[in-house]
Amino acid sequence: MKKQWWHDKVAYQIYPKSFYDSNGDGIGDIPGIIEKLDYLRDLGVDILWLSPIYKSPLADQGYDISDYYSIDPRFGTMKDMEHLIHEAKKRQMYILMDLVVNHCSDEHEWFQKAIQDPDGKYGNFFYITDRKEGEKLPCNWRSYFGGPVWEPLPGHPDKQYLHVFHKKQPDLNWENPEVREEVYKNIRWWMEKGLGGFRIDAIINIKKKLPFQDYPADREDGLSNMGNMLADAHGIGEFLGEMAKKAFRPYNAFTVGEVFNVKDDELKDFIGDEGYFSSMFDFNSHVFGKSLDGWYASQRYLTPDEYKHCIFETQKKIGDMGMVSNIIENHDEPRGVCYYIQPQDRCTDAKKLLAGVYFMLRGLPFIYQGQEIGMENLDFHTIDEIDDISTLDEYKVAREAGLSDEEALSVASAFSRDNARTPVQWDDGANAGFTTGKPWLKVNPNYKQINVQAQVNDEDSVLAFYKKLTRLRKSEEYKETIVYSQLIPYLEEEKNLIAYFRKGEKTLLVLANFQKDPRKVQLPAPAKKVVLNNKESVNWGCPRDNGEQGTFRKDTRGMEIE
Ligand code: TEU
Ligand code: CA
Repeated sequence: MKKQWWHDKVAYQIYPKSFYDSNGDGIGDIPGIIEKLDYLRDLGVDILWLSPIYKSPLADQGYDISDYYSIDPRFGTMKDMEHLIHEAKKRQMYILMDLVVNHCSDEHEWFQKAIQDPDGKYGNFFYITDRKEGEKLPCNWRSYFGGPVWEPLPGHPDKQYLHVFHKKQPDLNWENPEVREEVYKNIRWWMEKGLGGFRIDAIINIKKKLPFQDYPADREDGLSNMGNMLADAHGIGEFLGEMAKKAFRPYNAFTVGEVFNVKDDELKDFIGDEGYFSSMFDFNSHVFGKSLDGWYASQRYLTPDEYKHCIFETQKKIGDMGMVSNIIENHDEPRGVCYYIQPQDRCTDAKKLLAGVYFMLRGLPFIYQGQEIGMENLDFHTIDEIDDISTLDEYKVAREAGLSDEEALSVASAFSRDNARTPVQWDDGANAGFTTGKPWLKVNPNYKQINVQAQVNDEDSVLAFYKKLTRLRKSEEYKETIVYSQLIPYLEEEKNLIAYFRKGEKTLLVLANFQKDPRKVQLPAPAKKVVLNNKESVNWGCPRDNGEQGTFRKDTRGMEIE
């Protein structure tokens, strides 16, 4: 594997709408991010990925872009953006924008022109087909947000367009070279502004199996999960290779793909030395346990052994062929501490344990905003507290399937994307210090206990532990080992234990005990030094923050082995 400038970095995802509001309108903004740069630098973060801030109707919170060349006024101005890039550079930090090019907004000029003249140039920017009332749809794919992927074209009852996400997100026709050139032009334009690169949204969807065809239905609605079509669609590499060559490589951009459903034999094409992207997220443990038969059929907590299985599987697959990007949560997933740790165990030490396990994996660690202080899911009391377009769809589906209001709210909210989108908890003042106005989404009432201010001077806090992890990753002593060395599982069959070696210039052993009782673990050689410990000043058998006894000991140690 060739060495790259970003390999030893730490990355952080900002969801701007919920990060920090500088002007009291209840919406986080770019000046708010600039104000917090020193905080992020101190945390040890080098790369900042910003979820979309382009001009957008915000139907899907900016993942529906109406102008790729401007900033939405709710987030700030182009000057603010340039200022942010400049201020980040001063601190040796890099900014990544979100590249959302599987689709644009239905309010984008291209789509508006397509509506005016479906047979003209812009009609061919989208997938538009003829439609007859009562006639079968061109294919039975189910949109990610529910319902068929086809929608009548506004003003043209005899035409319909394809959207694999919401109907306000028409899919761009990547088969059209003019579309691709527009995308590359936009990437280069942003790179010229001094970006570090891009996170690439939903990219696996750009290649459709054509001509349109049905796949076996997997639910009573007669529709077929998008995964079935994607498994059958070949040739995405032509688009991605072209994009890398024409837009990313000339700038040595760092790119991280949101890549689901990649075929094993194509991994190398994606993130090998000459790959389409620099890196891609490891979603193995997020996909695990989610049923294709219905989003609410099987979502649940992951046990430590299932989590171990997922991370080790990815590590084995990748080896030293490339670098994955490791996460425990993002803006589409529940909070990691609520997905991997059962409620009765969710204390500060458990949060640190999880942090240690994922941060020491081989790959680039991404921290999602608020994760560094152990932010948790929100208890939603009514459906009105939810804003997310996809949760609202899921709620509707659950109601239609006969669930009561209460049941539907409970299933839809448990894994709602809004869990991770509540405002960042900066202090214990009004609105958790996020805004002086009315926050656009409810603040988690636990902000009195969980907030940055309470942790920033506390050596035992989750925040302090994340700082230790970033410092360790950058330390002269262990850097090479943590960044580049292979991961070798240890005592893989032992229940409720996640243990692995990193063997490079040094040999590190990570031991995480997820069981209630203390356990003895055979060391392969005497430990030279404990370099990391999540329980520095806490006694063994940590109780939950509310005093109840948990079901595991939450003990992680990282040590150097002779
Ligand atoms: O998500 C892509 C994606 O595949 C989602 O359907 C994901 O599986 C789901 O949200 C998990 O709950 C990206 C963005 O991250 C997401 O926020 C956008 O809504 C989506 O693309 C459309 O742009
Ligand atoms: Ca604002």
